[in-house]
Amino acid sequence: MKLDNATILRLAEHLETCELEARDTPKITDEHPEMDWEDAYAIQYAIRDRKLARGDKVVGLKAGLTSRAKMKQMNVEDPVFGFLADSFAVPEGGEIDIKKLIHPKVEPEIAFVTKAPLKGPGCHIGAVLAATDFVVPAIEIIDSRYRDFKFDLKSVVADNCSSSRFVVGGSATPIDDLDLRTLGVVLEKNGVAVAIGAGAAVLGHPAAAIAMLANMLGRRGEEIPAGTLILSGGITEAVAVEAGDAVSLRIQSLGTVSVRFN
Ligand code: OOG
Ligand code: MG
Repeated sequence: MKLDNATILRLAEHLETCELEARDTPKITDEHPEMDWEDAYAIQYAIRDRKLARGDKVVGLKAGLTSRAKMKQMNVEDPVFGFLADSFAVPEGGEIDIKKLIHPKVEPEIAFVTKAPLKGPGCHIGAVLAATDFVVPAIEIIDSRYRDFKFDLKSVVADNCSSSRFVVGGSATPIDDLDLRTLGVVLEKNGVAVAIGAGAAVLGHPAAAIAMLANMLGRRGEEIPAGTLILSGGITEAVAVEAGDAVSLRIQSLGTVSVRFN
């Protein structure tokens, strides 16, 4: 670690305040270029502690930057992970007040729900498939606190990987008869298909993102408990939204999930 505890706590407070007040900020590595990976995750975990102390619950996890399309869009090379709080959840078909966000974008994702714990190192796709209770279509709404979505990987990890809101819907589908790689994915904005892909865009198989997450957590001595909701990462580039937009995600065999912005 390169930053002292007081600095970690100060940066966590700063980033979380930007989130809660819908204000942007320059990326924190401008001020702290020496920051390392441990510092970045320590800031994210300090944000999590602030939310828990306020009575929020952690309801899930997310993997991010798991597709080529996302890595290219954000100009970074490695996947990352973050947490999902209950206050991020939006009901299927619900409305999001855009004034509470900075510059939101939507991502089409496959969400997993586990029925057994997953623990790395050595977690692999087979273990993830065996531990999966069901999958559901999910729209993740990301809203980087960094000005113009300009960041490096450490800054985005500290900012809980731009997590803002998420919506799950469609039908909870067991995966026994599904090939998650070839599931077609269509993201529509105001009735127009704006991003199209298939499950394999995420690391060749979306379950690989969950295995990667279990292995990253395993290095920290943590596991993914049974019953965890996990977003496996945007399948296409993220799409910017504004007030008045209606967004729907259709995933083959999994159904549709929708959300509106006003
Ligand atoms: C980082 C979060 C990326 C995903 O699914 O790839 C992410 C960002 O692009 O702001 O959630
Ligand atoms: Mg995402």
